[in-house]
Parts: sequence; C-alpha cells; structure tokens
Amino acid sequence: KGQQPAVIWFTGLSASGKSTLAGALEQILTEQGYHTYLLDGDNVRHGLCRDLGFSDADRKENIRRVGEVANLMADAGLIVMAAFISPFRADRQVVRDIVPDGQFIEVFVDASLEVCRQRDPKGLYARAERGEIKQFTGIDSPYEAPEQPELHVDAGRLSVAESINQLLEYLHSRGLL
Ligand code: GGZ
Repeated sequence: KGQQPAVIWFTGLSASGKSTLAGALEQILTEQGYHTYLLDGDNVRHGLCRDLGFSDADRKENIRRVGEVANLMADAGLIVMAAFISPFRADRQVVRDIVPDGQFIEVFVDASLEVCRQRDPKGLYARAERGEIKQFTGIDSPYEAPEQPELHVDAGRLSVAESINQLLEYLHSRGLL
C-alpha cells in the first residue's frame, strides 16, 4: 500500500509509557499493512550506541545517532517509531532539522514525575533516589518538556487504548495514514 514516510518521535520520562505506546502503535500499523520500524533503547543502546552512557554529552550523541538512523529509514519509506527520553530540547531540534519538512512528529508522552516514580516498573527511580544510579532523568538529571510538540498525550491519565486512539486520529488528520 502507498505510504507516507514519517519519524514519530516519543519523548518523556522513564516509565512515562513511551515504549508501550510506540510498540502498540507499531503493531497496529503493521497489521494494517504499513512498513514500520521501532527504535528504542532496547535495540539501540546494546548495539549502535553501546559505547554511550547517560552523561549530557552521551545522551546528545545517542539522540543524534538515532535521529540519523531514523531519517535513513524514513528515506527508505518506512514509518519509524522512536522512543527515547531525549531530555534536551536542543537535541530533539537537531533531529527535527535532519528529517525532511513535515515528516517529524514529536509526541510528548506526558506522565508527571510523581506518576512515573510511583509506577517505577524496574525499580530505577528507587535506585536513583538511593544514589545507586547517577544522572537519572527526573532525579539528578533534567527533563525539558516540549513546548510545541505535534501531539501532547496525557499519559498519566489516559489508558494505552485512549492514547493510541489519539495518535491514530492525529496521524489520519495529517494524511499520514
Ligand atoms: C535515565 C536511564 C538511566 C539514567 C539507565 N537516566 O525506563 P527504562 O530504563 O527502560 O528506559 C530508560 C532508558 C533511557 O535510555 P534513552 O536512550 O531513552 O535515554 S536518552 O534519551 O536520555 O539518551 C531507563 C534506562 O535507560 N536508564 N540509566 N541515568 N534512564
């Protein structure tokens, strides 16, 4: 089926639901016959970015590399989902500038720090609070929320299904689906 390439970029705190939403969206689009790829920490930080940690400089380089790869994949015609904390506005802007006009969709997966700390599915916030993990986003490393994202998902309140509906509706309205 004819499809428009796009980079759908999910940004938000750890445990905000980025990977869940990106993964669920990818599955739905694949079932509908779209060609997609999901980039997230699980498949990137073990390979392409295995030399990088979580200093500001390493996060910047992580996002730059992922942005370049996402752009190549979109150039090949794919709808790319990318789920990274990507805490710095300037680094997200770098990716926006790499991707052709109109193909970069920034999705702010907005769950408050309070909600994310309570969820803490991997116990990382607890470990960061005990000082066992340094430079943890939201604890001792900043998160700069998007000011003008294409889409703002209230992930602290909405269910996954509701958030996915919002995403699908937006992508339809943009003519991407
Ligand atoms: C933030 C960290 C850290 C630190 C390990 N700060 O919730 P998770 O576990 O599964 O996802 C987080 C992931 C963040 O990697 P990203 O590549 O998305 O980060 S960035 O965009 O800032 O480059 C978390 C885990 O890695 N993790 N240490 N210190 N998250």
